[in-house]
Amino acid sequence: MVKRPQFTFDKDLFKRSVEYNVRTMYRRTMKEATDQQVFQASAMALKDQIIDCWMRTQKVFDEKDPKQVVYLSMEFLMGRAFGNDAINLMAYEPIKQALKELGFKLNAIEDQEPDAALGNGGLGRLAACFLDSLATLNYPAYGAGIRYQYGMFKQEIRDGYQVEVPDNWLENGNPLELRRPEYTQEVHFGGYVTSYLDRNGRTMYKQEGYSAVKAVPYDLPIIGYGNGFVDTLRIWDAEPVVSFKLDSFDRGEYQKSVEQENLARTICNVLYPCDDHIQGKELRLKQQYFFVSATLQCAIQKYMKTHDDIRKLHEKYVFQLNDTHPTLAIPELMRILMDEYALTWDEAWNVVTKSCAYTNHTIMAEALEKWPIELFSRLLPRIYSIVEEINRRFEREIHNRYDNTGVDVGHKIYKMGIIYDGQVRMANLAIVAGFSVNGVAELHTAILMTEELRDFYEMFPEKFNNKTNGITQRRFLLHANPNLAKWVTDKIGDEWITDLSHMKELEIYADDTKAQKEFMNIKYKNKVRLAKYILEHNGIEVDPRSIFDVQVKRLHEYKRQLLNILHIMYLYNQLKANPNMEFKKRTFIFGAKAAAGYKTAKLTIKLINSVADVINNDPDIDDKIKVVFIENYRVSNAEIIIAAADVSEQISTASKEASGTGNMKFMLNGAVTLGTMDGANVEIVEEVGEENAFIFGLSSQEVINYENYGGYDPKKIFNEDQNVRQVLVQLVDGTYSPEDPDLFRPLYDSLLNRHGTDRADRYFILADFESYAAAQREVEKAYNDSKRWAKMAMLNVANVGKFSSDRTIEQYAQEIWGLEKVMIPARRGRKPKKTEA
Ligand code: 26Q
Repeated sequence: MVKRPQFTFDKDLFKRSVEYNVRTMYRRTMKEATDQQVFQASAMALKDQIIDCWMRTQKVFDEKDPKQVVYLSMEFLMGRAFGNDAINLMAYEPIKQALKELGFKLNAIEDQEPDAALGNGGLGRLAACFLDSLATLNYPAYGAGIRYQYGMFKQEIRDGYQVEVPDNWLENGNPLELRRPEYTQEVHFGGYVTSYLDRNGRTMYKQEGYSAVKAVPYDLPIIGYGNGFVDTLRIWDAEPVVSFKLDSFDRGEYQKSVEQENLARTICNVLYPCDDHIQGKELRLKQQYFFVSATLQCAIQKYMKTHDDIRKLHEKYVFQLNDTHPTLAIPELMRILMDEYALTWDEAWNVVTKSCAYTNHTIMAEALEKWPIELFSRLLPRIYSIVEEINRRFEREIHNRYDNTGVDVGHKIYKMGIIYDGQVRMANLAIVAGFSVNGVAELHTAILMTEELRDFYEMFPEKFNNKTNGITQRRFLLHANPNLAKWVTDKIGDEWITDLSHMKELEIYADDTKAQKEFMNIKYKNKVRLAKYILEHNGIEVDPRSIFDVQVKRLHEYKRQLLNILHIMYLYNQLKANPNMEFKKRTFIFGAKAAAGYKTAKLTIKLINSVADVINNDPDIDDKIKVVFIENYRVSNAEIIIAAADVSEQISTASKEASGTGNMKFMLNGAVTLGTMDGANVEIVEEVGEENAFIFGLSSQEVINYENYGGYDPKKIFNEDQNVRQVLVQLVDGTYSPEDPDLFRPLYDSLLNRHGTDRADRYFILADFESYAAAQREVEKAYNDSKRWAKMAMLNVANVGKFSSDRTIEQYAQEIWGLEKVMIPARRGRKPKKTEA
């Protein structure tokens, strides 16, 4: 079955529209227009053509009244929209042609668009992939988030150090967004709770003396692939409620209006750029409540326009919480139902517990979100009183279940209480009130059930389920790697674009010499493209015939970029000592942002750059190793980097990476995984076969055992393994920092000396070093056998089917959300021109 566009793209109309836009927006002819102006004009022209489908989709929703999912997320890491929208409209080639006829290059025009970097990393990008799949699979959905003025910071590398630069992504406006002031909501902070008796003598509560802020939504179209279906990402901006009153002499009122102005100015100012340890920042909690409250109010208003019984809200809406960040949806929904619609507690609880579901993305204890009661109750007094009541009832449930059973009830409350030790624990709230709790890879879910959330699993086993993550092949193959996409389509047809399991049909080519050559030639071209990017951005010349060994992801100790660079230092030592040893030329490529306050992570970036400086400039090793740190890793350059990779570094400490999604993007592009048995790597190996991946290191169970019974001694390895000892000593003897030999001592110390309550080498880098080095030797051996390598790489592509976010979304839709697909009838009333037939 070949997908037909329900929506026919009109190239001539597009061309006329671009010319017209350039003229009216900039008073210029096409000849005089800059690339940026042509981008703006083209995006506007594209939007005109999107609007039609968008309106028709929404109209069908109004007619059919289907159940919808609202995906609540603090982050949507969308990247660039223009090229992707063109792809999903099946209009990429005609647009390319149209722009060419107008004298412009589509690639250059695409480069004019800033990334919408409204996210940190995996969790935010997952949300973006999910929206793409939801629309492609015809599921009615809303993404709901925040329109941050400044997204993820831009990273500059100065003198080897990361410097954070503000990301003013809205500087030139956003041509693809739509402001929707008619859906404005008001959100209330602070003040106090009062009670009154309603007509029936029931005690009712309300918040008074609060500061208010207006929430104004902006909608972005989410275009399904070739199906004329358009969902919506709604991001909220804050505006002041009343403009500043100059004539206000009342001191209290004056104070309030200043406060409200400030609140509106600050709430959506910036994305928090940390994804590790959670500090209880007041503004972050405000952001969370702001977008959750606006979204729920808006959903309920819409629901009540066409329904009369709010008690059945859950039949039409399901709210998916992307980690605990939007967990306030639970008490906020309780508040609206009880305080504004006069439902009883039990009636409201029934709706909430049938409409909210929670996804967990982390196993690291320090990343579990908690808020001090003092802050929480001051900012959200009514919400806090509801959480208190949820907690009171839940503790009663624990007693009912465990009293007189011999189980230590105090311990159960210590583990599962929602309010405990002066803090509100968001995950516990989400688990108690949600009807579904899911992990993001099989191993991750299993660890949640047996370790981290074990007591909850014992109480509510029916809530727990796994949804292994996925990625969209539209962006990460069709757009990112057009040559490979075309090759695949030539071989097996284009159904893989909407059903990635078809990739399996490539297996018959794995041993075919001609196909192998074609395949490796495409990889080579992609390496040339990346080499050009590196030369332009880093001024470093790399050889596209070398092995491209890539680790791109957020910088975290548990992701172990340090293991990678220590191994490079070791290889360099080997080469220096034996200049004539067998050695396949390697290019090691890193890309990573570190949270601004994460010292160890930032120092690791400096180390990578210092090692790069020394090795890249050492004539003794004859360019056999190059190390490149790519500045400002983000969605748009990820597409170029991943398409060019031979080796995919997925080397987290086993048990620490919930899933990983980069691993899947590399696999899709024919890179071979070098990794630990962690997160979704486990399932990748299951699909591709262990002979087509390089696996090393401790198992998750071994790591967990070490952690639970405290028995790992990195000093022993330091003392016994001369190679390890040598590289560690080089961290502190000035080899890579002659001007300041102590520069890297904190890294050295983290590996060998316990600090505070932390054990030495918490992430088992030394424990895994030898096994990693051995796996790297296997990589070299395999690469030297070019037929073997081509086969491995092709088998990775052939077995990637499971890792499409289309599969993930089908599982969410069927197993959690209970959604039905909605078809958009093909447009009537306009006969296709003969040329379109
Ligand atoms: C929370 C409170 C305050 C400030 C920041 C945060 C915060 C922000 C982002 C906490 C965590 C995150 C992001 C976490 C994340 O990206 N996790 C990754 O999720 C991916 C998608 O499921 C997985 O593939 C990765 O394994 C996981 O690390």
